[in-house]
Amino acid sequence: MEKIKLAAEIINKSEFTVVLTGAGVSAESGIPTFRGPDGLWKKYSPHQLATYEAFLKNPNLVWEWYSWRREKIKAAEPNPAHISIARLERIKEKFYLITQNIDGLHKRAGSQKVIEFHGNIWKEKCISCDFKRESYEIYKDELPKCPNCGNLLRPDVVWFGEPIDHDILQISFDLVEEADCVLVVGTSAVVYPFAGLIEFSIKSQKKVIEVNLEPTPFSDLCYISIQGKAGEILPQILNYIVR
Ligand code: BJW
Ligand code: ZN
Repeated sequence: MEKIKLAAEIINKSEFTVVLTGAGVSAESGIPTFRGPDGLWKKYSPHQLATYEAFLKNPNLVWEWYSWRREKIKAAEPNPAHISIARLERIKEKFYLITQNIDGLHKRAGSQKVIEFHGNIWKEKCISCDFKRESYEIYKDELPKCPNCGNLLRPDVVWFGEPIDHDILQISFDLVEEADCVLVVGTSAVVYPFAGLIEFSIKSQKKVIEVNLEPTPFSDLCYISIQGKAGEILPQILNYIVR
């Protein structure tokens, strides 16, 4: 309780709040995380599926995984964690959200100042040319092909070994540099360069508040680390936020 009040006090005093989120924020919407006990899909780890090599080797398997996730995401609703973050944006004059999640649930909850660091599951791009499109299809047998060149389309997301879009990376580091308070929610904080945003925030003495079910590599270094469910902790923090 004391930690929750203290976190709210810091956010109240903050002139520029940046929120960083990961899969844990969507867990209470029924979207499985990557590394938790339910985090595996058909016994594959994200490293076996979320790479371009895996896609080239077995595009059917990788598209099956994304189609399965599209179905889950379509059926899901934003939870109190997403809603609290959207409310915070409306209260704080200077605010930004940077999410690793590709599910779009933050936007569906009403967040507008959002950077989707690892892309979006409803976007696809050609593996050969510049073609991109939005799509809500669930692919079962036939995989999507590029209308320009006939090559395979892939999810427009960032896989292991792939660079983050240059502008997104630059803007994200600029935002945390400008922030005085960084709220980190529901990420295992092991995937770089996103985890570098947390590392940078700690090294540059920002007030870093972490909310996670479990400790992360940064928990001991944060200004406040709160252990619990994001969908329960964030609404409690919001109760103390001054409009
Ligand atoms: C709750 C909760 C509840 C649960 N409430 N909490 C430096 C050091 C070492 C390695 C590297 C390094 N720099 C780069 C690397 C390599 C690699 C990397 O980081 N590897 C590490 C894993 C070792 N990084 C990359 O390859 C990146 N690219 C890159 O570096 O490019 C360089 C380059 C430059 C120039 C040319 C070419 C290359 C890209 C990383 C892309 C990651 N992609 C994925 C898939 C995205 C698409 C998709 O979703 O399908 O991103 S992998 C997966 O991990 C996904 C996630 O966004 C990401 C992070 O996971 P997240 O969100 O933290 O989820 P979990 O499951 O790990 O954790 C959930 C947390 O929630 C847990 O802590 C729970 O406790 C908690 N929780 N319920 C609160 N209710
Ligand atoms: Zn093409």
